Amino acid sequence: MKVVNLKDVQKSEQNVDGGNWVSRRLIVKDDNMGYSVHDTVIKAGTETHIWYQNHLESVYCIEGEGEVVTLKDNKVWPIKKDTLYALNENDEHYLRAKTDMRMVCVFNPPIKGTEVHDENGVYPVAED
Ligand code: 9YT
Repeated sequence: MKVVNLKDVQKSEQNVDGGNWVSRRLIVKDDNMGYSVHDTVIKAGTETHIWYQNHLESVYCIEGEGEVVTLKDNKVWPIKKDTLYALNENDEHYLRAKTDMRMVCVFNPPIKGTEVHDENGVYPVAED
């Protein structure tokens, strides 16, 4: 059994500032759960290019509003509190935050917990 408190994660290296977002990695690869869980705040007024080619991600918005634009079809997906989007096809997208957006993110496979996006909006696969 493991209990994780946000305040403790915020004081650790699992608190990562990506510029447009701050991500608190609550559960990471070393926890051996098969996924990682993050509490992420996307900053108001930002647009972030993201393309997780190595990961599937579900993102549940619990505060705020914004939109996702999927690049393959230019579709705009409004996202607000109580809405989940799933990048089930490794979808390349822009994430635009109208207000601060607080997101609970689940990654498969899990990330190590200290990653920031590379220039293509990608995380590498965490090796053993
Ligand atoms: C929603 C999203 O993908 N934001 C970028 C940061 C990422 N979720 C993370 O590392 O927690």
